[in-house]
Amino acid sequence: MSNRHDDLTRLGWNAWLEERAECGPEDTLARVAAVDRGSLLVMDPSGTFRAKLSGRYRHLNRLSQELPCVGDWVCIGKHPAGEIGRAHKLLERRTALRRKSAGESVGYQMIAANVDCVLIVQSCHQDFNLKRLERYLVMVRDGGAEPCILLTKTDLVAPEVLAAQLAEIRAAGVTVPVLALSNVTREGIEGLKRTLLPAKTYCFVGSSGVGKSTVINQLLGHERLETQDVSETGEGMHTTVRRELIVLEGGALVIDNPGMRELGVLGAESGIGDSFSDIIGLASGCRYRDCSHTSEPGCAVRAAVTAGDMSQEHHDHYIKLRAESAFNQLSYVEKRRKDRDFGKYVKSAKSVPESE
Ligand SMILES: Nc1nc2c(ncn2[C@@H]2O[C@H](COP(=O)(O)OP(=O)(O)O)[C@@H](O)[C@H]2O)c(=O)[nH]1
Ligand SMILES: [Mg+2]
Ligand SMILES: [Zn+2]
Repeated sequence: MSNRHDDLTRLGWNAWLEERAECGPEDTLARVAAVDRGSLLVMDPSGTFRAKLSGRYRHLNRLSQELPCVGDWVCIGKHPAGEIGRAHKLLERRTALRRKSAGESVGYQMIAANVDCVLIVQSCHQDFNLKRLERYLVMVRDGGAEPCILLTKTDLVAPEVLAAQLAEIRAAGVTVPVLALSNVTREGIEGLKRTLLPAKTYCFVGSSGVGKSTVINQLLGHERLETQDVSETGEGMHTTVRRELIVLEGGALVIDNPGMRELGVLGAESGIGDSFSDIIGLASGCRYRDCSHTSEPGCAVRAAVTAGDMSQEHHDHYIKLRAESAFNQLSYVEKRRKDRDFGKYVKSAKSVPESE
């Protein structure tokens, strides 16, 4: 690598990027640390500063995946002191963590770029779900990064529960590294620290409330990221955190992420669990395994509403969202059939009074 780029290696610059880098001699190479609407927070060896996308770049690149996201490398034109930098080029991404855009479009949405390893975080208390884990694994591999599984909140479960989850992961043929830790007892934190290598980029993904921000704060040694308040169940409520690339003392680069809903795949046991972990938790006490929490006898969720332990509003919201996501998951053909059947129903209902 040329001297110009030596200092950049601390920020994740590498030979792969070097080979493809095409910035002007006057340009500054910088890494995107955060994106706030049109404004970028970028880092280069001199520090962190603000930049804007050039109008020309915006004009020529209209797809969401063409816009810089956290982890991207950009070329920034020289700017007079005190003025905001202009990012006018996005460098090719070595890896991409992304999800498909909603709807029929062929596009996708970027979550993070140039990530070496994605830590898929699940809490071994109430959040553990092998199917969801597998979906994340597919997403990570699809983008070319290495996956690693991180189970949190080990303080809230018996050792046998954790052992069973590990066994379930291995029984499914998943061979990626699995780490387990507690942010409360700090057991496992040192082990995680040791796996995070300097100048490598790690992205934390997983449902909201599993402890991603808390882990990163632990690694930093101070409360930099906003975490959720603890509720009586120990699961915490919803907080959104913007994605941000942070340099740890040991030199590793980490990216926090808001909840799973951001990742799409809004399905029965995926996105909905984000804000409704209380309901998911109570559901194990329902009489029927597939209880819909609407009319079944022995429903622990409705019992909680009746007892005043859960608001009716929260329950209604869950039922409504679940119905929507069930509908969204139907294939196009199924949807059309449903619409047609509904149309027939409306017709026949109308035709009744006419024939009388
Ligand atoms: N008991 C326990 N609670 C934890 C642990 N890690 C995080 N929490 C709590 O879980 C809640 C959500 O944590 P947060 O880091 O905001 O989750 P995030 O949404 O994944 O970033 C907070 O109330 C944390 O204090 C843990 O290891 N054990
Ligand atoms: Mg968080
Ligand atoms: Zn129920």
